[in-house]
Amino acid sequence: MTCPLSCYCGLMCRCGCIPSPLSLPGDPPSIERESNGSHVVYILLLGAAETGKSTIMRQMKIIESGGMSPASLRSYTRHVLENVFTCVTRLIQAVTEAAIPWGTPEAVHAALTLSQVSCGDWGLGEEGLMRVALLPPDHADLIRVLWDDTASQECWLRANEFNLPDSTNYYLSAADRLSKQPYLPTQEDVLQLRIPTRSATVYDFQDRNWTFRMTDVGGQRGERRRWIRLFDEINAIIFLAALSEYDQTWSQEEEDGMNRLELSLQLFKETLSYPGFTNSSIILFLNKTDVLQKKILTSDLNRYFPDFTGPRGDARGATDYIRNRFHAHARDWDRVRDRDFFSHETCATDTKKTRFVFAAVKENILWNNINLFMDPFH
Ligand SMILES: Nc1nc2c(ncn2[C@@H]2O[C@H](COP(=O)(O)OP(=O)(O)OP(=O)(O)O)[C@@H](O)[C@H]2O)c(=O)[nH]1
Ligand SMILES: [Mg+2]
Repeated sequence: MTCPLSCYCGLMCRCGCIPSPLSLPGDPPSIERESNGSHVVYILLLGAAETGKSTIMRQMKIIESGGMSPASLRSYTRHVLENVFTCVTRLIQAVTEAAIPWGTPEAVHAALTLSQVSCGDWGLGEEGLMRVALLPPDHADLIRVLWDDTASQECWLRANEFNLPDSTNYYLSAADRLSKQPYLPTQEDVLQLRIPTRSATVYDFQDRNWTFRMTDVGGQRGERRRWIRLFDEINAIIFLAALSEYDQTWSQEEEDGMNRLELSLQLFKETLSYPGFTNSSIILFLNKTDVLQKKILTSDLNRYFPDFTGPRGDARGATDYIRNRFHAHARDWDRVRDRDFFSHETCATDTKKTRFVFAAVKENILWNNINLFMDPFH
């Protein structure tokens, strides 16, 4: 059913819900003050699933707090091991599905043994609740044999066909370290985590006289219907798209089998069309530059986007093409024509680069909203 009010939710989730009456679409965002007198700047992270929104949120916490505490790192142990378990399971499934023969008898043995391991054996899932979560060293040895095998490497080169997690290489290469006790996750281990967001989370940080209030939401189809409730009073949208998703497809159940980059382009267009964002800054993060850089050497963009006529294997040419596709939507849209629209190429797992980009983004947002923030009568 389409929305009876033709509001944004009709475009986004076709659920027929009614936008919050707190402000009407088109009203300029107002400015709130915290009890300490600082202005609140509302930032919303949007984008399809797995584009890196929560990773950016984690980076902001690391950057703003000067790093994660040991207690906070420790709280991620279970998640890291769950991610390792998922990577191993999905890899074995993919090799089996693709009928790629294992290169050595040792790899056959490793695959067979690991496929019989349950998450409870690592102290994970409900069956492992009463145990300490850890990766047994003999399983780490098997993971090393498995990952070094030619079948795994062939599968990894075709990761887009099997939707293997981006962090597969990272976690499986690190199995030995992760199995050494006592294991304390590093910040990098935490930044590589894939934990789908199921509800909105908010993080506040201070800069001079401003409180930046950043909200992270889930990008999966079921989560997007909640976006509309968060759209009031937003000063800036940071929209994330993954540069590396051009050769990946969502499953039929998840997103009707759509190409992932096409879905991101469609969501971006719909985001720009929401009347309530007329006065918000829109900032595009073209994320996963590192993944693109490796992938483009073996996966031709032209195969998925035939109008790309640039050279093969060229990360710069591919990035420019993808950026132009997003910019075309921004240009088309009258309302953003007189707004400053920025895009940045990002690698959300890289703290140094994210710190640098975010310093620029904060200034962009403040300049873009200067009339609101500097109103002498407010
Ligand atoms: N290599 C690499 N991995 C990234 C980058 N950005 C995010 N990732 C990884 O991509 C995966 C998905 O990132 P998330 O931050 O969970 O994605 P999300 O947009 O929050 O996904 P939802 O919560 O489902 O909407 C995680 O494993 C991240 O570590 C990047 O720039 N480079
Ligand atoms: Mg998330």
